[in-house]
Formats: sequence, structure tokens, C-alpha cells
Amino acid sequence: MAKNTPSFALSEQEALARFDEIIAADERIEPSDWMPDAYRKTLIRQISQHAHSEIIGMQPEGNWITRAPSLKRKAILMAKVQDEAGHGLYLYSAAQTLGIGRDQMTEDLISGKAKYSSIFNYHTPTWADIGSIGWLVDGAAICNQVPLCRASYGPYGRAMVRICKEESFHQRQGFEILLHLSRGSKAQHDMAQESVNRWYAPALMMFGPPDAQSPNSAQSMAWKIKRFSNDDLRQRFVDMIVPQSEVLGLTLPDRAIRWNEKRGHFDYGDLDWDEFNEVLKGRGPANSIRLERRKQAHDDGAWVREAAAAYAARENKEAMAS
Ligand code: FAQ
Repeated sequence: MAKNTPSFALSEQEALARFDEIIAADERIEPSDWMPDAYRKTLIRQISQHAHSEIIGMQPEGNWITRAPSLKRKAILMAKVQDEAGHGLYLYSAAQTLGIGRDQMTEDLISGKAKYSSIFNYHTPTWADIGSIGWLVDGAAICNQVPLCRASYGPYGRAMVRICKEESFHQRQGFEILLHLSRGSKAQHDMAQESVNRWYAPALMMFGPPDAQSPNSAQSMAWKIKRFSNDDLRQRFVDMIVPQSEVLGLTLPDRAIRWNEKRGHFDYGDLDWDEFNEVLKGRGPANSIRLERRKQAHDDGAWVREAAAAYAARENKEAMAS
């Protein structure tokens, strides 16, 4: 079969053979290429969940924009939250190339049908939480997302390249906030430690359930959407944050953490997967607040969508007439 034969001219068997060849050669599937339905569905699921996470993830941080401790911190935090909105938009656009509409994705989020990352269902009661989100949540996001730059689906992989660059900056600003607090007064140091105590385990759970309980991993890895398993990425993250916590002068709240010479990795303790499952079922500390707020913002934005649609229709009409 010629390599440049268009997908529509191939039988389903030939199209599948070409799809398998592209995956095996580590090349990219593009929107106009034939793809198995299950591959499309998996991508829509993962990319839309990822987009929702970026959008919902603006809320816990947005909580501190009006209360950031200085003008400089406020400006940095506003820029970061705007970056998250941009990430959401790139990702919704990537999902749209697979044939799902933005309205449908929004509806699925607001109705509670679609998932978003468990981590954003935790509260941010102190300023140090902005540091912990940057250091731990963005740090985990980077570990998980750098390999996604090589995802087999072109629009997803390309969106991830820019997102990862921005996440690296986010991670450093979080680290710098914690370093500043840790080296400040005793009250500031204690606030940083208390915050890290709360965010450590939820950040480790961001990588998803243990491999043995991850129904999607094997197929997603075979399709080269995911490049590493949930546990491998979690381990990579632990290995990264243990030395960083020493520089920060903060302790990770896990007594089981110790260097394992034989494995060449840090061992760490068990996580509370019951808590993770409760959060996924909508019963985490802030699930209902997050969805309520998102729905309110969507309703408040109805007039903007109507105005944009009316403007586009007028422009269209004028273009047709000229
Ligand atoms: N939260 O079989 P697996 C960020 C679900 S962005 C909620 O292992 P998979 C930036 C999973 O969907 C953070 N649900 O699933 C930022 C599946 O349910 P389903 C988001 C989770 O897809 C920073 C079920 O459990 N990042 O932080 C979670 O192979 C600061 C079984 O799991 C991404 O979305 C979870 N943590 O692996 C923004 C990265 N984990 O759908 C603002 C892209 C698992 O079958 C401020 N996504 N589930 O009903 C991925 O890499 C993957 O989708 C995983 C899950 C690794 C999240």
C-alpha cells in the first residue's frame, strides 16, 4: 500500500495496518488519519479531562489573587492562572480535532459526568498553598506531561510542548515561594511545612491508581499515548522532590521515605487510595464548590457567547455578500 494513499481510499483492514505502522515507527497520527474508535475515545477522554483540570485548577489558586502578599506576587499569580486558562484552551482545541464539540465537553464537566484531576478538590486556606501547588502540583504535572509531548496523537503532543515550558516556570515560582517562607520567620516556616504536609499525598495520587488497578494504562501505553506507567512516573516524582525538600528545609510527611541502594530509588509509604476514590466519586473536600463555581461562570458568560456568535454571523453574512 502506497504511504501517501489517502485514508478514505483504504479498506478498514488496510487502514488499521497503516495505523499500526505509524505507531510502531513512533510517528504521529494526525486528525485526518484513520484511527480505531477506541483510540479516538481514549484520547477524547484523556485530553478533555486534562483540559477540565487546567480550567478547574484555576479556582484554588484564583482564591489567592486578591490576597497575595505583595503586588509582585499578585502579578505573578495572575499570569500563572492565565497560563492555566491558555492550557485549557489548547487542550480543548486538541480534543475538538477528534470530533467532539466544546459545548459537549463543557456540559459533561458541569453535569459531573467528566472527570478532572483529583488534586483540585482540595482547599487552599493559606498563602503557602500557592507555593505547594507550584512546587508539588506543577512538579507532578511536569513529570506526567513531559512524556506526553511524545504522545502518538499529533495535536496533543504539540500542545503539550508549550504547556510543559510554562509548567516548568510555574514549578519554580512555587519552589521560590516555599523557599522564601521556609527561610522566613518561624510562623512562615511553620505555614510552609503545614501546607506541604497537606499537599504531599494528594500530589502523589495525581499520577492515578497503582498500575495493578489502572484499567487504561496497558492499552494507552501500547498506543504510545502514555509512555510510562502511573507508578513509574510517581517514583520519578518522589526521586525528584526528596532532594528538593532538603534544599527547602522542609520535611515530606512520610516516614517510609528512604534511599534504596538496590533499586536506585527512594522508597515511600502507602497512599490512602480510599481517599482518592472518594474524591473521584465527587466526595472530596471541595468537589461541589468547584463544580458550582464552574457552572456559575459558564452561566455568567452566556451573553459573551451570544454576542460572539452574533458578531461571527454578521461577519459571515458580509463576507458572503462581498
Ligand atoms: N484524578 O486507568 P487510569 C495540572 C481516573 S493538570 C482524577 O490510570 P489513565 C496543571 C482515570 O481518568 C493535571 N481521575 O487512567 C495545573 C480513569 O477514569 P476513567 C491533570 C483520575 O487515563 C497545575 C481511572 O481513574 N493532568 O496539574 C486520576 O490511563 C496547577 C483509572 O485510571 C492530566 O490530566 C486523577 N488524579 O491515567 C493546573 C495529564 N487518576 O476516565 C492548575 C493527562 C486517574 O476511565 C494549577 N492525563 N484517574 O473514568 C494522564 O496522564 C492520565 O489520564 C492519568 C490517568 C495519569 C491522569
